[in-house]
Amino acid sequence: MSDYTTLLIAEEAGVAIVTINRPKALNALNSTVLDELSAAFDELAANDAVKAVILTGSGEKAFVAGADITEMKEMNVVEGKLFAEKGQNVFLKVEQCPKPVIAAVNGFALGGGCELAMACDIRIASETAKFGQPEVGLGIVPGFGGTQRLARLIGRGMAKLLIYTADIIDAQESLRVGLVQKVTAPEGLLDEAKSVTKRILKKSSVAVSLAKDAINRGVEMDIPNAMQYEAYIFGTCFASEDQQEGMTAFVEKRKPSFSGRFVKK
Ligand code: DAK
Repeated sequence: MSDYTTLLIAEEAGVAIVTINRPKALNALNSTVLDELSAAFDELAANDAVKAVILTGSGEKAFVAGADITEMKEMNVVEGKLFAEKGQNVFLKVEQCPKPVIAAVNGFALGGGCELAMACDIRIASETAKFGQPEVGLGIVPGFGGTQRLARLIGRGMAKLLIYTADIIDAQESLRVGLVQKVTAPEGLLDEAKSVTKRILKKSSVAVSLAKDAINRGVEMDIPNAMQYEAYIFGTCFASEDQQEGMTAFVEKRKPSFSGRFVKK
């Protein structure tokens, strides 16, 4: 992996741990962080040794405290639009990464930070994590997908409550409303994220990647079209070695050994 100035990337047993590293600014997303996240996710998607990604923030206080307000404050209309497009493209890259991406939320996940966590597949939060979309208090609306992803994740009513009031909610409330899937003690956060990825990596990476695609695309469709898409994805599994190995192992009463190869030899 390349060297980055605002990201730390470590690889452990097929899992890339990407840490956004601007702790003095509570890991706020400036243009450099967005550019580097974009480049890093291109590299991670193309790197066959990487099977899953954990995304977290540096320090104990913040995952990401939002888009960088200092940088944004001076933007004109054109710069604001370019910044929005940059952020939206990065978040789409995270969402569409063919590998599972787990957010390990270690503190504030506000504005763009909450939106970045929502672009990940699964959110695991430390007990100290706090979530919110404070944009209306800055005279803007969430612009990195917050109005869309939050409503899809937790429902329109709860999304409107959070966005209109700019309320900041703690980890337990985030768990209750379905914004996060697990809450852990702060010192156990990375281990819990690793434990989830480890369980995923035991399964067929081909099937997991196809399931991600089916869920992400299917939720945007009506049920008849979504079912058709699922059938297409289901059929695609039968091109893979993993399908052959998974079913053969079941019949032979042994544990499967998945190659992750898409096309049968
Ligand atoms: N940007 C830049 N710097 C930030 C920051 C941010 N979002 N959040 C914190 N910092 C900096 C602080 O300025 C401070 O820097 P120094 O003064 O030490 O130089 C340092 O981090 C520590 O923060 P505090 O001193 O404020 O720490 P506290 O514990 O007192 O408070 C806090 C923590 C998280 C409650 C507070 O820092 C805070 O309220 N931060 C801002 C949170 C926020 O409003 N976030 C949402 C930002 S809006 C767009 C698309 C998307 C977006 C925008 C546009 N387009 C369509 C164009 C997204 C918008 C957002 O994310």
